[in-house]
Amino acid sequence: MPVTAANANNLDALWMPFTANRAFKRNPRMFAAASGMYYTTVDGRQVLDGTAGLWCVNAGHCRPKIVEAIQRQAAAMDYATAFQLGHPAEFELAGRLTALAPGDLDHVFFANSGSEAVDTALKIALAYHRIRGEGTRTRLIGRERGYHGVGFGGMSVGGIVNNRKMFGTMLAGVDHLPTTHNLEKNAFSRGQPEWGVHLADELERLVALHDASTIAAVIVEPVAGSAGVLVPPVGYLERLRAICDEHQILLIFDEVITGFGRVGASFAAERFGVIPDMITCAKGLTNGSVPMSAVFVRDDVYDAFMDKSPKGAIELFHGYTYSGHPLASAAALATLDVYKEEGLFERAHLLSPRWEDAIHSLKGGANVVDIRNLGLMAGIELAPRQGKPGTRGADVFAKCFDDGVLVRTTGDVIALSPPLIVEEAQIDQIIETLRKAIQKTA
Ligand code: PXG
Ligand code: PLP
Repeated sequence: MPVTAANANNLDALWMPFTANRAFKRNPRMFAAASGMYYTTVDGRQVLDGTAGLWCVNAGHCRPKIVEAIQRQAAAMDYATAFQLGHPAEFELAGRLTALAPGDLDHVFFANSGSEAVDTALKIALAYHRIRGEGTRTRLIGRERGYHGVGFGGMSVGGIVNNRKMFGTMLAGVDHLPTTHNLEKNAFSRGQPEWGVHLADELERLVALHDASTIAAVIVEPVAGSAGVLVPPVGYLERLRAICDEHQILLIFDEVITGFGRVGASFAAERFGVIPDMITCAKGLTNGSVPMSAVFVRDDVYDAFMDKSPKGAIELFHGYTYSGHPLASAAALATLDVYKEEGLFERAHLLSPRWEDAIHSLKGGANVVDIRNLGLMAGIELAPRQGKPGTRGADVFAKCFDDGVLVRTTGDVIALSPPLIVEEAQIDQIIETLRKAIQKTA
């Protein structure tokens, strides 16, 4: 029997992730189906998806080509042992992905979630320096307001306090760059803000403080997603790259959100013309259909492991039971076909000026203190209610949901990331629904 609002009465058994469980269970909102740009709720209402699920369904929901690929693979081979054995689809996928990625990011390691990809990349960074004989490089540097998943590694380099404070001592030796978010200087920037390149120089300060010989890697989201769409200042990522090069620090771009067309290019690395040493990705890799993530690795990093490990030895003692899972590989291959056949990355790029104009038309709305955008992502920051942070955002979410549009809120920031197939009329529907909701929650 399908779960409906009426029969989903044992809500207590499930401990929901990143959810106010008690509030949800008093007023459950549930989806039963999805197709293209729309979800259908358990009571049969259509809801326009303004968030691509959770930043992942970039080609829209239940695309037949992807559905069929998963069905075919499930019937042909459910699982293949991941260690010391393989299956053709994961190799084909790695080849397709490395062809898509910019620069010499020519090698791919598979995991199952963004969190696992991040922890994998951090471990590769530590092992890389050690295998080169620089084992003192154990320090990892993240950034305030960064989100890198929920593993102990990702949480440690992450910079959102609520995700960290309850969990005690995390990885030792981690430090953080300052956020580039600044309402006074950058509010209502269109695309990349002009102010803030100097904030990359804070990395020089950390190098002076800790010494480069203790630093393994810097990890940043090229555009911060979870913290509410923070676009890098002009020149900032380039400066980070230059400082990392100077001190032989690896640069990791966490592209779990920005990968696969979200910023109007394959990856933000391509969009900004800055090639990191590793890219982590997930979400759009399989269009959200089957869990899968990946770490792209540059040639010289991969080669260090292959050249310096003893003959016949395992070069990296790391992996997941489900690395390169057949269903996920099949889903990812079909997803890449859809992206390519429909030119969705290019479509996102071409639509982005229209998106930018639409989103910035909300300027002047009640309590709107900032609007930020890049590609087909946007953040709208509302001033919090006195003493009740987050409640205004929550009310906007609820009003939009009741009016048939799914938006995402983190605190009082509304984040938007529609599937890249979004039509102009649907952009208008998202904006007008939001405009009303923002007015209503004034
Ligand atoms: N890095 C980045 C940059 C992410 O955005 C992760 C790592 C972790 O991925 P997994 O697959 O382990 O969740 C993410 C995930 C939000 C939100 O509200 C964003 C994410 C997850 C949940 C909520 O913006 N991003
Ligand atoms: N815990 C136990 C007891 C296991 O046997 C395994 C894998 O074999 C794991 C954790 C790790 O699981 P995964 O490889 O799916 O990350």
